[in-house]
Amino acid sequence: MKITGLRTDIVHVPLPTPIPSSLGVIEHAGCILVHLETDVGMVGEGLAFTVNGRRSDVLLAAIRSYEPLVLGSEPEFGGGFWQAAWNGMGFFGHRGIAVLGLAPLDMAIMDLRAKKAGVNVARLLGACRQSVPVYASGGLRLSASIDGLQTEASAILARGFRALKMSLGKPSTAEDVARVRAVRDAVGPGVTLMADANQQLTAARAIHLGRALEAFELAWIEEPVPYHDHAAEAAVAAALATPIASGENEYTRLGMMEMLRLQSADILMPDLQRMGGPTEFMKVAHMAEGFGIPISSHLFTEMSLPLMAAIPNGMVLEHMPWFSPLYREPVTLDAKGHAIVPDRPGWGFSFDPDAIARFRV
Ligand code: SMN
Ligand code: MG
Repeated sequence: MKITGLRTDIVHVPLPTPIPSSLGVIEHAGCILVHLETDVGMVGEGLAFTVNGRRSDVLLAAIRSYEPLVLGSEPEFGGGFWQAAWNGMGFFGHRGIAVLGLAPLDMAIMDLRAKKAGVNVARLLGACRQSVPVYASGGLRLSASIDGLQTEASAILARGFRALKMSLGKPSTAEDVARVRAVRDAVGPGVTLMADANQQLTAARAIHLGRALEAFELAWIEEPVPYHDHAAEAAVAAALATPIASGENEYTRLGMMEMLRLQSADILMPDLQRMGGPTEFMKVAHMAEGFGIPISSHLFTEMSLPLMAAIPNGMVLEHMPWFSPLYREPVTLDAKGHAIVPDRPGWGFSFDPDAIARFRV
């Protein structure tokens, strides 16, 4: 099987409600869908994401820049494709747009490899399990009132989730404590609760807040300080009993290796796109395993699910529903509130042509 064509669609998927974040107000997921066509008619799918579609022209150019490497190649040699792309990236640096553009191609190649083998990506890689713990993300924002937080948390549990994440970072520690207490009271002690500070704190404030939150048994405090300050993260992680999770904004094994060396996170959160695709995601997960560090995936729920099923240190999958309207198949939960790895070949989730037509720009 040889790859014969690269087709792209640019789509804007509106979020259910605009989300104020450290990246500005997120109104829609701007996605570039990548379809790799082959000489046997099989198509591999991947996707790249930019907030609100910002600079999607630059992202598209980055994706297209790999076209000469990908056309004519065999999906079984995806490792070689990735290596050639990595080697050619040196002048731009192994981060930023060059990595973001590589990711959807590597995703589509992995999809093809599994489809050709007739198995799900999880089985192709050597599955560890058939379902993966998952947490509900994207809700419980700073804009919600205390009552609103409690109502929303109960609604999330009613949908079958047994883990959920809230935002942190109100101007006062007392407010943050009251909000975490309210959510913990609403969900009870048996539910896994995480909190994301989205880089809004200093190390000193994070340590102060983290200690004040200890009684609420958070599974983690996420991105307490600016993402690139791994020394400050390490100081916070060393000071707190509550685990620190971070890494969603770092790139490839180089960024992750730095975090592992500095012990800046107790839980590593590689983002499938910022890893440059599943090939590097798996390497990073195995590297973290060597350090005794668990993985929680970031965004890209549908594609991260089979990968998380294939790593022994896959702690919990982020369920962010932003890309779900693009897919034919929903992510489904079992009775334990775990995400079920589909038996379907490839990623097991495929783009819905009607959705593409609806969201195309
Ligand atoms: C997040 C990710 C991407 C955009 C906004 C917010 C958040 C998360 O940090 O962890 O999902
Ligand atoms: Mg986060």
